[in-house]
Amino acid sequence: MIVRSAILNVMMGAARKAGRGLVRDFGEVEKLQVSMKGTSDFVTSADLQAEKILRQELKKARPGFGFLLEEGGEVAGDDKSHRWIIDPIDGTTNFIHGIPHFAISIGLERDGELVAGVVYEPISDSMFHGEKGGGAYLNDWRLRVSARRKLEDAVLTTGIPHRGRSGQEPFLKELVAVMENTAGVRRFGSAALDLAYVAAGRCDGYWEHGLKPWDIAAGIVLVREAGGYVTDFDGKGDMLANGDVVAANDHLQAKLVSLLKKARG
Ligand code: LIP
Repeated sequence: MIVRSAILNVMMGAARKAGRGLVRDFGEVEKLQVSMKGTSDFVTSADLQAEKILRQELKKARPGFGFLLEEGGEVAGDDKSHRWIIDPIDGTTNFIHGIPHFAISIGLERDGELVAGVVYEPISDSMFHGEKGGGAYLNDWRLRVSARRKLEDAVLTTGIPHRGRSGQEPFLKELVAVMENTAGVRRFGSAALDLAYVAAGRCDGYWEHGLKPWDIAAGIVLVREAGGYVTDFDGKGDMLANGDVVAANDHLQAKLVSLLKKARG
């Protein structure tokens, strides 16, 4: 039996509670009031409601912790060491289009270091969770990144920059290089789940530019705890600051970084 820490139980409980609302709202997705927030970036009433529940639940359990919220922004807490990093729906475009691939993402930072993560897919009730030093799990299953050693055998996921995003031309160069050198590329539409899938060994690697901390904080913990590596495009650890992510197992990560760098020029 897995013994989970109190903090992970709090995170999982909050995700489950917010997830119940999302499942209900997803069932009525056509009736949701959708408003535009910037270019191609939608906020739904479900998104706001889920964030409210997450905030309430986490605050009840750890009143002093600060927050970085996709919708609510930065909320300082009395405890300056701890910060929740939250995306109430990662994969909003999927959600709005009735595609059942989206997740709640909760990361926990302690003194600037990511120490715990939960990525919860409410439709399939899949709870990806991990804590520094404690491993990563999908429900009760211990996760391990894939063991593939060659890029030519690897299946990768990515995010395609859409309308309103920069970097479309350089991305195409990267994509061509990856297409020429791997077994295939997938675009699922949720960065948090892309990272969780790398942690689960379902995909061998993942790369994307221009992400926000709430898209990736929890997933980074999962990949690391499943034995994988996550860096930015310089092979450094500044992913939360620059929004660039390359994740893979230990055989492929450096190869992928170098392939992408070369392709971009
Ligand atoms: C989305 C991601 C998606 C990525 C988009 C976007 P949102 O997050 O997870 O995979 O490609 O750029 O950031 O907006 O659904 O929380």
